[in-house]
Amino acid sequence: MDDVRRWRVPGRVNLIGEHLDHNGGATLPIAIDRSLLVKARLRTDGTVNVWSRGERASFAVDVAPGDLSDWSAYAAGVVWALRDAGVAVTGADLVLESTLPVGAGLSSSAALTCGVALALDDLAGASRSREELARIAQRAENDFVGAPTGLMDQYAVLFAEAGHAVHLDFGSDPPAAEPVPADWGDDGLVLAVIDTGVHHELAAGEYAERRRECAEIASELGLERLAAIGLDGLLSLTDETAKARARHVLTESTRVRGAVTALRRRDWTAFGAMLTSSHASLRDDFAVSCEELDVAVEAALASDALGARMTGGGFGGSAIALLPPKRVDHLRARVEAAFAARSWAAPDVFTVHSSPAAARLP
Ligand code: GAF
Repeated sequence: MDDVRRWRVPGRVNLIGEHLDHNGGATLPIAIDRSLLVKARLRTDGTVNVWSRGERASFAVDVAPGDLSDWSAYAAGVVWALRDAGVAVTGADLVLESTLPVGAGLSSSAALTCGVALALDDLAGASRSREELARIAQRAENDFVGAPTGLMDQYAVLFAEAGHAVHLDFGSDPPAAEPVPADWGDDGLVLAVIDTGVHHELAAGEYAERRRECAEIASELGLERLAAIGLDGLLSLTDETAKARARHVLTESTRVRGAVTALRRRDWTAFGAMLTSSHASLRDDFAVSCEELDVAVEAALASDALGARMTGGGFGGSAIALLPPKRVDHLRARVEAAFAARSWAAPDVFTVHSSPAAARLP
């Protein structure tokens, strides 16, 4: 392609702080070295063509919510949200090449929406801020695709730094983003991802249902955001399910603070313990894990992981584990055997490294 601009857009692993973005709490993701490459060329005929994974989609720039429901809705949603925000999108050819598994809880959709937003903003010469582009990418998912996600993934993709996690505090608007060193590699540890192969669909009901439950509990307690809950509020809840959901939000917020301290002190034992108790909370109180994720976490802990947990929205996707590199093969063998014993397809196990935010390539 002539006059082609290229963007590298990472996926993300959330280290801890799950389901807190939509509750106005803090999260701690890293961008990872599995990424999406977006190649973009300007068109002026009002057509957008997108090539991805051997398929091609085409739509007009005046596409509207409801027009598309396949994978191309993510790109079309960005076109719609950008134009709605006043960016003059006149058309484009977009080629997407990815090393990020789709639906694995590693933010392949935020990589796509943020990458397309960066590319189209650049082609239009609009120079919108990353904060604005994060919200445009979120709008594409929320209002065009119909997946009611929070803002963590877009912020991770657009604001992360190599060698760091980004502490995102959604208690303020705009969210506060602060880098926190994440250098377990210097102490002989790696972060492994176990993609269970159970591919979730955020547009499906469970994620929305958790959001709704949390919003209802917050309103019952007279709170603007559930992450502001204290012990008194928790104890005042009488419904056991509501109490469990709120307990996750309260204890996970405490764990995020603990994890930040542990990262700064390079206290991997404490950090690992917080990962594992986060998983227990997501499994038992927030009820967003699944058998495959639980088995993956057990296999990791039995492979000398200092900690392990599901990452992302849940109901499938990936687990993460912090462990010595020489134990990764053991983990792979153990989790493959555990999956095979249950007649589940083999999971994919690989290591990831914290990486820079999305950037235009020279
Ligand atoms: C998904 C959502 F997209 C995020 O906004 C966040 O809520 C996450 O699930 C759970 O922490 O990735």
